[in-house]
Amino acid sequence: MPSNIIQWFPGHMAKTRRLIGENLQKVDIIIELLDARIPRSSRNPEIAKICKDKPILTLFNKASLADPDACKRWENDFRQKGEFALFIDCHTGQGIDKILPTVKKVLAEKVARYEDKGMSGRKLRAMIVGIPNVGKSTLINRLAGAKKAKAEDRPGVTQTLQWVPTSIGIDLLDMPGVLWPKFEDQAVGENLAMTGAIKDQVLDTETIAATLCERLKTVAPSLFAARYKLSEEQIATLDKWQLFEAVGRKRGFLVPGGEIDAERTANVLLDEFRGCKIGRITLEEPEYAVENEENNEF
Ligand SMILES: Nc1nc2c(ncn2[C@@H]2O[C@H](COP(=O)(O)OP(=O)(O)OP(=O)(O)O)[C@@H](O)[C@H]2O)c(=O)[nH]1
Ligand SMILES: [Mg+2]
Repeated sequence: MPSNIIQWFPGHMAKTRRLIGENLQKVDIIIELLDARIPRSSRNPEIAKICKDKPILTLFNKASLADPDACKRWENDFRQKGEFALFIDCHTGQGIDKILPTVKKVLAEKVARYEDKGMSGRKLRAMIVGIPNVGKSTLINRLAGAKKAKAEDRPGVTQTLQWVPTSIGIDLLDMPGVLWPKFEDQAVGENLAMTGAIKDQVLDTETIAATLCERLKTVAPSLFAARYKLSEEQIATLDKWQLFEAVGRKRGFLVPGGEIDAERTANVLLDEFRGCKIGRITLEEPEYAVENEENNEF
């Protein structure tokens, strides 16, 4: 069983840099879409550098799948760093009506300049960037009020660039999702895998599902226990593979001979997590929260 999932990441960074670079001069603003369940892991560390002086608006999508308290902690973290964070959800509509006013606020100077020149009706243009499957095309469709961009629940759906006019007066450029080739932290790769940013076909789903059990044990022990009818003691004492096995047994996913059906168990765990059946869960905390927790121990 491969322990290092990072080796599967494709080297897309050169392509991203080229695509963004080629289109940068055509847009007024970059809209960076993050996954609210993994705000750190879904952020491409090079985006700010690639986008040079272009303003960036960061949106945390899929907020309805994330833990509401953790969203607040992330919002505070961004605010403390002087960055703006808007939590949205393309399915429930949360925060969507705040996007245009926020874009206008970020671009206030530019909008005023257009108005001075009698070009107040000029459309704004934004490029939407983000990791695969984060919801770029879904957001564009939501803002366009029609299904203009192809969106599906698997990474790598959008392959070509596409301009989409929207009802809110911004033209949006849909981009293919990209990952970056190097990770210093294995947890980043795991987070991307668990939330569905990497094709399941290139992953060892059983290892990812067992890793998910290990993470749920820490970030959402009660929700995990409730969903799979595990006891507090099991959650506290079992390791990741034992928890994985316990989930399979509780669900009765057995093969002849009495072993668990590992493939089925893995698929169910990942599907239920991604589908929010276990509950609203955020997999990572902002640094200051972790630091504060550490400080509290002293
Ligand atoms: N629950 C929830 N699901 C969402 C949200 N936004 C998108 N999705 C789902 O996430 C999946 C991926 O959405 P896409 O819009 O295709 O993602 P993308 O970023 O364009 O993906 P690529 O083109 O592959 O890079 C789809 O199943 C969407 O329905 C959201 O805010 N909440
Ligand atoms: Mg897409």
